Amino acid sequence: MHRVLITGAGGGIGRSLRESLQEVYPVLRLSDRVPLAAARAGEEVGYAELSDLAGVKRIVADVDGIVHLGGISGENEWEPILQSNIVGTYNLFEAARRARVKRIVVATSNHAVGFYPREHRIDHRVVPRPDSRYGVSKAFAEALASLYADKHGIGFLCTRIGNFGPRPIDERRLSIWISPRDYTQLVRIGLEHPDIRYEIVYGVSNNRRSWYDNANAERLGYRPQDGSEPFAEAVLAAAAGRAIDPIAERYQGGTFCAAEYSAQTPAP
Ligand code: 15L
Repeated sequence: MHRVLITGAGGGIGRSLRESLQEVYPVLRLSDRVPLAAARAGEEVGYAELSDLAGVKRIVADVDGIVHLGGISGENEWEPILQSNIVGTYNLFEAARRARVKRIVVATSNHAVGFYPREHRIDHRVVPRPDSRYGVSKAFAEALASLYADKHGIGFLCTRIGNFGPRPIDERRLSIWISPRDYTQLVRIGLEHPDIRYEIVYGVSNNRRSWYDNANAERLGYRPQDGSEPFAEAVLAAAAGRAIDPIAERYQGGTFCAAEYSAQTPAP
């Protein structure tokens, strides 16, 4: 990997990877639709709206690998999800095919499978159960990646990210948290592993309360360094006495499942 593009480089994960991948690859190209900090040595800074194929082709030119973080990172109205996450991801993969990009790490999400109940332990082979329009857009990204892997030979690592941050912020996140250094490790596996065609892994640290069987990530060499348990006591103490929504509590996707919920009988 000589030149690696990060889309959505202005977001929380993008800013973190900008630091942790500095000097890992000779050139980091950073792109977003919002202004980014000026380029340092070994960096190129660009601008692209993902829904604009011409702009996307410009940022993808001459890159060897891509970390695709761009798009809307939570639930929203259909139109912005459609433009940024669905059309945008299509434009990115299509521009990558035309530019002969070898590898793409995709930030998908736990919300692609958020309607699995919490007592289910799920692995990378389960069918998607999106919990939101946002989750549907992430399931779409995984399906599109599968097409571009099988038909065009681009290698994809789809990382179903739980919750990225310096520490888990509530009880649900004790099960799905990922630390910045663990996510960096996963991204590097996605870009550098010699034998990736199409893989789904969970972007989570080594959490004792995890809902995921992340054997596929381990098979690829992932050895998470962090875990949520040391934070559990403080997180649970802070949550004590808070009102609980039964639908949010029942499913892995939490409040994404409860929002706009109108089913009479909860799905199994
Ligand atoms: C996500 O996919 C979002 O991007 C992030 O903002 C959080 O909501 C996270 O999931 C989560 O489930 O905590």
